[in-house]
Amino acid sequence: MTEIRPHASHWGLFDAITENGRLVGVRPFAQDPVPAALIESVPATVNSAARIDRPYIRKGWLEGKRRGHLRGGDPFVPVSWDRAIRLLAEETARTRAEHGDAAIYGGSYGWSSAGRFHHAKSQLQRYLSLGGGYTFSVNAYSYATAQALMPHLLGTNEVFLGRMTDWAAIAENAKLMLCFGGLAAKNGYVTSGGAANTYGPNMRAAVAAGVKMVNISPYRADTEDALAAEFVPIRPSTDTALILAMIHHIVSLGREDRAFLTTHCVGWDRLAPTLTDKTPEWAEGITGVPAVTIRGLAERCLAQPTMLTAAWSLQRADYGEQPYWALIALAGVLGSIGKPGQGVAFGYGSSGGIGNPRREMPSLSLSAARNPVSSFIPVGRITELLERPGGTLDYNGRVLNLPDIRMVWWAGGNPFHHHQDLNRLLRAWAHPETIVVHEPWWTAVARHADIVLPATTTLERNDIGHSSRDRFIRAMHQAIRPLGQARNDHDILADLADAAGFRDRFTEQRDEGAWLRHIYGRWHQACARMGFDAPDFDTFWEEGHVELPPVERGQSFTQFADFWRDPEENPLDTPSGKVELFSETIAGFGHADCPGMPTWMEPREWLGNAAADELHLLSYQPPTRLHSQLDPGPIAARDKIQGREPLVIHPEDAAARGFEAGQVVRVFNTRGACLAGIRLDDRLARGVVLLATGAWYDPLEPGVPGSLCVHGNPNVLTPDIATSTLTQGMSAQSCLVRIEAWEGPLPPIRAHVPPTIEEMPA
Ligand SMILES: Nc1nc2c(c(=O)[nH]1)N[C@H]1C(S)=C(S)[C@@H](COP(=O)(O)OP(=O)(O)OC[C@H]3O[C@@H](n4cnc5c(=O)[nH]c(N)nc54)[C@H](O)[C@@H]3O)O[C@H]1N2
Ligand SMILES: Nc1nc2c(c(=O)[nH]1)N[C@H]1C(S)=C(S)[C@@H](COP(=O)(O)OP(=O)(O)OC[C@H]3O[C@@H](n4cnc5c(=O)[nH]c(N)nc54)[C@H](O)[C@@H]3O)O[C@H]1N2
Ligand SMILES: [Mo]
Repeated sequence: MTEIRPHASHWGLFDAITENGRLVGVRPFAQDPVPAALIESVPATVNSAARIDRPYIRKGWLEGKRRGHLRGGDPFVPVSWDRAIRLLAEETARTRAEHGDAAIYGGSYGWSSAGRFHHAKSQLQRYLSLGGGYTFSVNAYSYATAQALMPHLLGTNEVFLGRMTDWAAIAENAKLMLCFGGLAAKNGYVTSGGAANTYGPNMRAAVAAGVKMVNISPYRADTEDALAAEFVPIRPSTDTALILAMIHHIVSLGREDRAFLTTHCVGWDRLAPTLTDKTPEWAEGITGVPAVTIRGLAERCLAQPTMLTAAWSLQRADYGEQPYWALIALAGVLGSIGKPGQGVAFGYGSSGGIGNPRREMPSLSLSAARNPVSSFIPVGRITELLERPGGTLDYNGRVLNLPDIRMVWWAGGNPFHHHQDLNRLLRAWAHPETIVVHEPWWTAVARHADIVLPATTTLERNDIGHSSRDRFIRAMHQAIRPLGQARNDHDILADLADAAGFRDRFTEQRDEGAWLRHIYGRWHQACARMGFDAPDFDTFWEEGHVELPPVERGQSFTQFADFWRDPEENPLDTPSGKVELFSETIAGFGHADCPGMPTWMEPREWLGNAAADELHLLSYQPPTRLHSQLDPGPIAARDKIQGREPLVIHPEDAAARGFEAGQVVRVFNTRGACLAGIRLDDRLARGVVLLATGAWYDPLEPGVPGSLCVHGNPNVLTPDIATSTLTQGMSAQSCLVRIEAWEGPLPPIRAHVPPTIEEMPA
C-alpha cells in the first residue's frame, strides 16, 4: 500500500512516500517555488547499510582501555539496550560524583535534524542540565568570528543571521551589489529547520529590478549564471587589502562622507592615518586584482546606491575579523549604513532564506533547562579543551578555565566532520575516559566513540519543522517504523533520566504527541498575541503545514534605518552608540592578532607565502549534501570520482602538474593527507583548489594519527588555529596543500559500511 506523508528537512520540505511500511521515495512540497533537489538522497540514506542497528560499546572501553587510548581502531561489541542504559547511567553518575559536573563536555555542536522537538542537541542539553550540568560551547562553526565581533562594532548580530536589510529593499533601492565570496546558489538549498526555498528567486528579482551584481571571489561559479554577475577573481584571504585600498581611493578623491563619519561612526580619525599607504597598487600585489579594477569598484560605489555583502566563508579564515570590519568601514566611508536598501550585511549567499522579506513571528522550539555549570569554550576550541586540562583560554576579554574533561557526549553533530586538523583532534580525543555518541549512522564520530546509541531518523518519528526565515510551519509525520533497534533521542534520555531519578522533570510527563501539542500550543498563543490566528493543532497536523501571511509589497525592511535617520535618538548598542571603526574595547584587550581597527595582516597560510608547488585549498560547503549528512545518498555518489570527493582545479594548474580529469591524486601538507579525484574547472582562479567538506572521514588505518583519508575529507588538511584571540573563530579556509599523483591501487571506501563488530560474552 502506498502512503504519502508531509515531512521536512534542513534541505527542503517534502512528502515521504512509503510502500508497505518502507520508505521508497520522496517528492517536493507542492508549494515550494524551488523544489528541493537534495531530497532525492533521503530514501537511500535512511535505508543505508551505514545505519546503526543496535547499541554498541567499544571493546577496548569494556576492557578498561579508556583515558589515553587512541580511539577509532577497536572493534565494537553489540549490547542490549538495557545494558547500554545501565552502564551509561552508572558511568555518568560516577563521573559527576568523582570529578564534578564540569567534567562532562556536552557542547554537542551540530545541525542535528529539522524537527524542533526531537532536535538531538537540545534534547541532550536539557537532559544534561537537569542532571547537574555540563561544560558547554558557545557560537557556531558557521560564523563564530562574527558572533563575537559584531556586538563590538554594530551592537548586534542581526547583521549576519537575523532580520537584516531584505532583498525587497535591495531590489527597490540599490543599483550595485558587491558580493565578496559571491552568492553561491548551492548554499541556498539548505535552511536550518527546513524551509520552502525562496533563495534564488529573491536575488534574481533584484537583478531583474536593475541591481548589478559583482562577484568578488576566487570562483566564478559563486554566482549562478542567471545573475549575469561581473566576476572579479581574488586571492583567498586577501579581501581586507582590497577593501582598504577602495577606502584609500575614495579618500584620495576627497569623497569620504565626512558628515556621516562624524555623526554615525567613531574612530575615523584613528583609522584614516593607517590607510595612507594602502594604495590600489599595494593591494594589487596582495590580492591579484588590478589597481584599475579596485579604483573602478570604489568609484562605482560612490556613483550609485550600493549594497555591500560578504559570505560567511570570509570570516572562517585566519584573521577572519578583518574583512568584515573593513567592509563595515567602507560602508561608513560611503555613509550608507541604514540608507534604504544600502549599507552592509553578511551571508546573503550563505544559507536559504537569508534576506527573505519576513515579519517578526514567534519561533517554535523545545523549552531549554538552565545549566548549573558555567564553564564553556568557544565551539572551535574543542581540541584545546582536551589537550590542556587545567589551562586557560582568552576569549572576548575574558579568561576561561579549561576543565579536565572525563566524559564527552555528542548527539546531533559530528566533530570528525566539522573540526579542523582531524589528526590533532584524534590525539586529543584520547583524553576523556568515556565518549558517548547518539547517531543514526556509523559516521566518523560514532566510530570514534565508546558507547554508541542508535538514534532514529526524522522519518521514524513525529515532529514539527520550522525556520524563522520561512513562511511555512511543517508537520513531520512519522512515515516508517524505527529501523533495527533505533530509538528517539528523547526516549533514550528519558530512560537515562529515569535511572538518575528525574524522569518526570525531563519528560514533564508528556509523550511525543503531548510535547508536539504543547510546543505548538505555546507558539499558537504567541501568534495570537501578535495578531495572527493560527489554526489549531489538529487542523495543522491534518493539513500538513501552516502558511504565515506573506509580507506585503512595499513593506521592505532596511536594517539600521532609524539609526541612519537620527543616530542620537536611535543609537546602536555599542559603547559609543555609533559604528565603531575603532573600538576602544578591542584595542584595550591588547591582542596583536586583532588590533582596534581593521588591519591587513598576512595570514599564516596564503598564496603570498606559498611555495611554487603549493595551492590554496578552500574547503567549501558541498553542493551534494548538507555537511556530512546525505553522503551515503545517490547525489553525492554520482558526483564522486572513482568514489573520491572531487578536487576542483583550474585546467592550467592541472596541466602544469601533469594531472588529467578523473585521475585520483593525493592531497597533502604537514598535517595530513587524503585522496581526491581531479575535476577541471576554468571558472576557478589559478592557484586555488576546492575540496568540499563532508566526504566521511575514512582513514586507511583507523585510529592511527596521520593515516591517509582515502575518501577526501579536507579536515585532515585544514589548520586548527583561532582566527584571533578575541573571537577564537575557526580558520578552515586558510590552508595550503600540495598534490601528487596516486600511483598505488585504490583503497576501498569503508566509511559507508559498519566498522568491525565482534561478539563478546555478556
Ligand atoms: N574544512 C571545513 N570544515 C567545516 C566547514 C568549512 O567550511 N570547512 N564548515 C563548518 C560549518 S559552517 C558547520 S555548520 C559544520 C557542520 O558540522 P555538523 O553540524 O557537525 O555536521 P553534520 O554532518 O550536519 O552533523 C550532524 C550529525 O547529526 C546526526 N543527526 C542528524 N539527525 C539526528 C538525530 O535526530 N539524532 C542524532 N542523535 N543524530 C542526528 C547526523 O547523522 C550527523 O552525523 O562544519 C564545519 N566544518
Ligand atoms: N548545499 C549546501 N548548502 C549549505 C551547506 C551545505 O553543507 N550544503 N551548509 C550550510 C552552512 S552550515 C553554512 S555555515 C553556509 C556557509 O556558507 P558560506 O560560508 O557562504 O559557504 P562556502 O561554500 O564555504 O563559501 C562560499 C564561497 O566563498 C568563497 N570564498 C572562500 N574564501 C574566500 C575568500 O577569502 N575571499 C572571497 N572573496 N571568497 C572566498 C568560495 O569560493 C566559496 O565558494 O552554507 C550553508 N549551505
Ligand atoms: Mo555552518
